[in-house]
Amino acid sequence: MDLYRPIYHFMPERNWMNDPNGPLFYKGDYHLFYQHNPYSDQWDTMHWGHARSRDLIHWEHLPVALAPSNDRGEHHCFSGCAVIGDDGLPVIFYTSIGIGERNAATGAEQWMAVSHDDMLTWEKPAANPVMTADIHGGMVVTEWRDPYVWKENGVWLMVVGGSHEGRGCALLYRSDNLRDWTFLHILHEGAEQIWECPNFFPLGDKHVLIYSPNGPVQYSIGSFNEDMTFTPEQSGIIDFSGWEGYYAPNGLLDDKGRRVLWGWLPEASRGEFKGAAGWSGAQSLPRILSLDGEGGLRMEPAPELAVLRGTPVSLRDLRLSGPDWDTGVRGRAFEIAAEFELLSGPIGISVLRSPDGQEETVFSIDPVDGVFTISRTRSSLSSEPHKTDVTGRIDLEGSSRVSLRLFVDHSVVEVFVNGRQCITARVYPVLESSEGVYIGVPRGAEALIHSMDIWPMRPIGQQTER
Ligand code: DQQ
Repeated sequence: MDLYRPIYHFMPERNWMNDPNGPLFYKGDYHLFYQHNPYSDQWDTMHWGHARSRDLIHWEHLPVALAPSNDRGEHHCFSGCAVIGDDGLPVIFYTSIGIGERNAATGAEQWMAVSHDDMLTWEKPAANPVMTADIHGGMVVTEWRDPYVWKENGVWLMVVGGSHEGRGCALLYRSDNLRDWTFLHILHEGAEQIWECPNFFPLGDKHVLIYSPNGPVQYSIGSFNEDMTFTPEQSGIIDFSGWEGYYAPNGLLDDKGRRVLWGWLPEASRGEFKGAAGWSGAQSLPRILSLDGEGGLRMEPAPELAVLRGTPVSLRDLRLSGPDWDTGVRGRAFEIAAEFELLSGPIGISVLRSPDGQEETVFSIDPVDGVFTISRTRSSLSSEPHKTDVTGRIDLEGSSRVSLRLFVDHSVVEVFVNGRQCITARVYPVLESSEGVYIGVPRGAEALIHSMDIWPMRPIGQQTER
């Protein structure tokens, strides 16, 4: 039994995976590509793995879509996007990293690949590279990678992540035919040294920019003006975990008009721990993005996930006034949906807990300090995995009511609070008996659980029926 391999988060059948790449809804299927080393569970030369799904939940694994073309001096196919071109053919844009001399000459290049067989195989046209860094004229851009392409008002646009004068940025380009590109300007920049994997898309009457600055993934919401500048109005954090749990998200627009986002759940937290092997990296649950009434971002787990739920344990109207209330649930793959009121002080939900409490991972919300935390101090008896707290600021907007969705999937703990704030962490408990689910408040504090449903979650396995 693999204690750590997630069963309802998307993963390749084996070996290494990192960033989600080129998510695209095409002819009735969700397509998801991903950074992949097909040969081992460690990061090495990057390929694009590929899978498709009819229902957003169950996936069919497809052949590797992109492999480095060594004969063209290519060493890695780094992250990127996929779009349907004006001729109806799917096109991938990605960052091509060269071997030795090629890399020394031009650095990272942006390449394209086209599919003539409904995305099963991909051809890299002779016209590559589509862009080299000299497209910026005299401006020096480093760490230039991860193209994201979309069409707006009849014009093809692209953002690419990079660093300019020590500041992370998203750079903007335009094209009329997807082949010839012109650099426009820096769309947005920040104090972080790099911005990776930018996404920029319309949402409601606003535009949203998402980027991964080598730490917790950020967003800005604002206006995309007629002169193609961006005026940010609000900003926030997609997920507070960064390298400990969630990085480099990428999204698509589906046939229901929904913006669906996946993020890579890295295994940096494994540290030197060798108990999990043969695979590395999972994708987050698909998150649906929308705007709330005040121009802020909502993030909710896709409703389709409900097909995975088994028979729940349901609690109603429970007044909690002490620690360690045993829900009776035991498991490593479940969802908790709860509505509660924090009458005074914090609340904690302990999962993956051994009978003697030696191992446990505790998610808590402290309304007084305005923080939520996944505490991993006792998450594993092994000294090797990371055990730092993963924590973030939480804004309950003056209300004591909380609506929580908490997903545990073996080594994944992924949490949504009030459909607005997310936090994810990886944990590696070593005891087979670490399966308990307890809730509690510190002595002297009080919380009212209006409802709490805990469903065992079924594995997503492989989609076979089409
Ligand atoms: N991972 C890719 C890069 C990207 C980084 C390489 C983010 O394209 O910038 O595997 O995790």
